[in-house]
Amino acid sequence: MQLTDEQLATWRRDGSIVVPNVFPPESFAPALEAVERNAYGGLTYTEYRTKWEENPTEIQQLYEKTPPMQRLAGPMGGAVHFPTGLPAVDKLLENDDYIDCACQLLRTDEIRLGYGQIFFREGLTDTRYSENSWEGYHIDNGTNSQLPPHPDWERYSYLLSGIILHDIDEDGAPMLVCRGSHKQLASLYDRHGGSAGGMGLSDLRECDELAEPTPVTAKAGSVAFRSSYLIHAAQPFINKHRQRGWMGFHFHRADNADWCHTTRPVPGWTTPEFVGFVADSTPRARHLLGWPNPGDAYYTEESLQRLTNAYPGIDLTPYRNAMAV
Ligand SMILES: O=C(O)CCC(=O)C(=O)O
Repeated sequence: MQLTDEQLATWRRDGSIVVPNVFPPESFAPALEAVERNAYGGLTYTEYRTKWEENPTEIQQLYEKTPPMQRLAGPMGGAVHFPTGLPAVDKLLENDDYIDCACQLLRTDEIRLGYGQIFFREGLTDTRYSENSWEGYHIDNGTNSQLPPHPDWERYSYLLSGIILHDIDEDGAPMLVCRGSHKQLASLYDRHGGSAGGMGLSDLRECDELAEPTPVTAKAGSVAFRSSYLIHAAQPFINKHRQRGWMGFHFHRADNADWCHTTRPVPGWTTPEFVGFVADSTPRARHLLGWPNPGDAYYTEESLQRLTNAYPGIDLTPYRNAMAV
């Protein structure tokens, strides 16, 4: 997929863009069902609402028993971090149009996955927002980077994306972003300070230079991309009968990999989730995880044999076909 000049100009100006029609329904619909069942203890959203709508105290108690990190994936969140072990969700990473967009926004074909996460909120239980409308504004750069923001955002920031699994309208708690703020940190960082790669604003009203926050509404199948330097915040659901779910992947330029390491507790290389995903994935998605491309000198008869042992069921044909004879 080729982004238009206008889309690229919007990206550079705003540090935020929604690209429509990246994922077809046959890919986002099963992913939505999987994240719903993961969020609601095995139920779909309709089933969850029928069961819990009339019992707000009980569902709140259940929600409070869910560990805070799991709540990122919903009130009874199970899997959170990529690879989630939910095939319909993990396979979203393999979409070529999606990877093409990320490469163009990062201005290189050599990109790497920093982190992936289900992000799911739901109106009956949600408390993931600040009390006052001027609070809670921050950048996400510190999630994966030790380094404070640099003036050259196109070179040093990374990319956060949300694969939108259902329509997100104004009343469904769309993220609020200050467009253009990714290029305005010079005047803010010294006043508000930060730690490692992150920064939070204590009071948006003290930041006159920033644009008014605007909501990131989006249609199912689109992808919301934002720079890790973009200032944003959560807002409450206007309509408590809404959910908001996306699958998020963070990408960085391969030449930033020295300092882009996520702080999140991701499934390790030997977990069934990781081994299962890699065994069943594509060379392009594996390259996002750092695997050399087919044709690389790493791939020999001996190393292919070891890969077969390490990743049972893996189809190594593309690597074998590209081997020098
Ligand atoms: O839920 C939202 O809209 C905002 C989430 C947020 O602030 C974040 O992901 O850092």
